[in-house]
Amino acid sequence: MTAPVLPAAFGFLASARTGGGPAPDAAFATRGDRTVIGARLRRQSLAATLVHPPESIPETAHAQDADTAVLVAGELYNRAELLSVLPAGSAPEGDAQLLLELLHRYGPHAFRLVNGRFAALAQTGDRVLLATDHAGSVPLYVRLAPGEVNTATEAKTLGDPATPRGFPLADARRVPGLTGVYQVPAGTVLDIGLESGTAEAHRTWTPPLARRVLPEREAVDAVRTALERACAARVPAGGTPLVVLSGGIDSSGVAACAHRAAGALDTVSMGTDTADEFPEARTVAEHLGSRHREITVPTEDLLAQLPYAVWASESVDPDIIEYLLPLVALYRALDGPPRRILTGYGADIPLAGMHREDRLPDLDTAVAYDMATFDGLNEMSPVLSAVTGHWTTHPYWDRDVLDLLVSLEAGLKRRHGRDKWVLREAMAGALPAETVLRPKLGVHEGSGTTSSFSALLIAHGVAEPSVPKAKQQVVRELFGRTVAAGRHPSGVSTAEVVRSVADGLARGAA
Ligand code: IOT
Ligand code: MG
Ligand code: MG
Repeated sequence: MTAPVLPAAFGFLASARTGGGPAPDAAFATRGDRTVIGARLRRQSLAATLVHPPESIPETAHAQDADTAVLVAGELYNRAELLSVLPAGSAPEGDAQLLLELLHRYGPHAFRLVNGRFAALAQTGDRVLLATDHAGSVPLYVRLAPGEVNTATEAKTLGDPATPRGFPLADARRVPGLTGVYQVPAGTVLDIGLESGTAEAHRTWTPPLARRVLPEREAVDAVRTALERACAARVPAGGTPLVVLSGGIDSSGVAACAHRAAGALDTVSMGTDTADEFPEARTVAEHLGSRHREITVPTEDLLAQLPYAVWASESVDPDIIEYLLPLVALYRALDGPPRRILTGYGADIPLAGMHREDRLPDLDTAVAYDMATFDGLNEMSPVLSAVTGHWTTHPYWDRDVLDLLVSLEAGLKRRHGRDKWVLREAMAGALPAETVLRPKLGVHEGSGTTSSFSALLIAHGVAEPSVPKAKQQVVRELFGRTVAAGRHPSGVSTAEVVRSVADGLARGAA
């Protein structure tokens, strides 16, 4: 199964109300055309702004009948499976219609069936359902008011100070600086009574806690099969996929599978004037025969784009921002028409790739910890690339791939002295030996992002031991300006924020 070149909609800002009223106006970071949608159901109405690929009509992102309406940003990957549980002869046109029919059959439990990268709003009777995919990979936010549920794929669009303060919401995370705005947890359907304003959270997915013991061959074959299926579901129908390639095992594995599924491949690597992984990526590009491009971003430009990384991800975690900044800079440098991009992002979480030591107890502790703490970091957010109109998708966080990788016993992840052993072995036949054996290098290291951000702070007088704290403060301040205050990142200066954080720390130390 392949995917359309782009999903029908990238994001939305929607208001479900007992009364009527115009669609709320939105300042998305996501680039695209906007379409306003309205619907009148028996007991409530919908007014929404969809942001979607240019020159398309986001018809299939919205579906309704007399008493139910569905809005979807993103896409589903197990469509054939989902279709098979609907009555014979049903032929839903697009993902929203498919979800609508599943809702009629299963109620809110419909979302437990879905493997996808999406955020959805469903209105039925006097209830409003807000649903995230298993990984919460398309962030979804909500603000409740009497008789009104406001929801959006970007928190900044809900920050209008003129509208009433929201009700508190016990089961969701607050967004710093945006009073009354909450993030819907990953793998959750938030079931809200529009009149009562009460909300109940139902989990639709949770990271596996058990570990499976498998013979080497079986584990390796299962990983290869799952990754190949996930990539095949993500390559564009009749088009060429683009893979963001570092030349590490994770993105090279995706590149090999995407190439196999699509029969053609484009690849792109980013580097800076201080560091790159160009030779390693080129080895893979040559092996697969991809049309390959290298993009060099000067370090000064890279750091100047910090406000864009925070604005797009809406993340306040400084480590995550260091992983995302080089990728945002890469996406922003990708000119030309909107592309469907596959990444190797996220493989290191279930496989403990960031964890550089040999002991298995610690490895599984790292997996359990990372799987329990990813929610809300927004590292998979489509907005990172949608700021220039591109759509990303992450095969390692496909629900089936992730379930499998998390659940493999630690000895299959670290084996024969190698990290991510099971993945390396799964890809051994499809990639050059030097790629399969290449040690892990994080994107924040390979691009020099971590070290140049540190150097910038030190140059402004921050003492070495205070660097982590300063990074945290810089990211918080950038979040305050670009998300909470809703300023466009072009008007926010990294240098100015770094200076003010450095001055503050110096005053505190004096
Ligand atoms: P890393 O695994 O190095 O990179 C993530 C993906 O970004 C790669 O698979 C590749 O698709 C893309 N990429 C990386 N470098 C380049 C480059 N130079 N040019 C083009 N594309 C590139 C951090 C990390 O090590 O990135 N991310 C981890 C885990 C994050 C931790 N999160 C958490 N604990 N919640 C990851 O698993 O991706
Ligand atoms: Mg990786
Ligand atoms: Mg890497």
